[in-house]
Amino acid sequence: MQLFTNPFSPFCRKVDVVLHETGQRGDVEDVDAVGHPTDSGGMPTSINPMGKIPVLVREDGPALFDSRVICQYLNDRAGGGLFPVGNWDALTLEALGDGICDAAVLMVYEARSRPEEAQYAPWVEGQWAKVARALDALEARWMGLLEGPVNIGQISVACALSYLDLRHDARDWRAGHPALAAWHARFSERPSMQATAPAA
Ligand SMILES: N[C@@H](CCC(=O)N[C@@H](CS)C(=O)NCC(=O)O)C(=O)O
Repeated sequence: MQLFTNPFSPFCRKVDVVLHETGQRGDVEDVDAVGHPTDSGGMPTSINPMGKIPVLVREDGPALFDSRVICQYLNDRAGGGLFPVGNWDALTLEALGDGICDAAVLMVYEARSRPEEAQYAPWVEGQWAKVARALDALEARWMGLLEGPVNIGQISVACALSYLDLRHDARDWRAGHPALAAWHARFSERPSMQATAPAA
């Protein structure tokens, strides 16, 4: 299989972590892709009309996107336990982690795609407000599921928090979230997280 991917994308990292956790890393060849909404030239637009990554090209069927679909497919393919049946909380936690990534990535695109005079600070702060609310919710309500057996929600949140470190370090997401910060430090020790760290 081929994975259109980029080492700095939190959504691609989520897929990569699932590949490691399910013992399938060797089954996939990476194809580097790069781009953003105003420059999709380096993205696999012919197989994902959205021009987004990750995209997984299978041997036995049409290409898959987005990261949620790919992760479920890979988990099924390996008979993994990352999507506990009927555990809607794990899927909601995955959506929360992905939502942090969506907002955090849009903030980067605002800075990268728009000329400085066209950038709109309230919109950027509105994206960060989404992240901040999600962090508060994780700290207040989700620690039980985060501390349990590994699942897709944990992977999504861990990749999201690491992306905040990478792109929004100055916002100091750990402030006011000590339990979440401690969990992230522990989860980051997993071999799958170590192997997929952007600088690795
Ligand atoms: N919901 C998608 C989001 C993927 C996504 O936004 N990927 C970014 C890279 S981090 C991208 O390809 N952006 C290009 C664009 O928005 O044009 C997923 O879970 O895979």
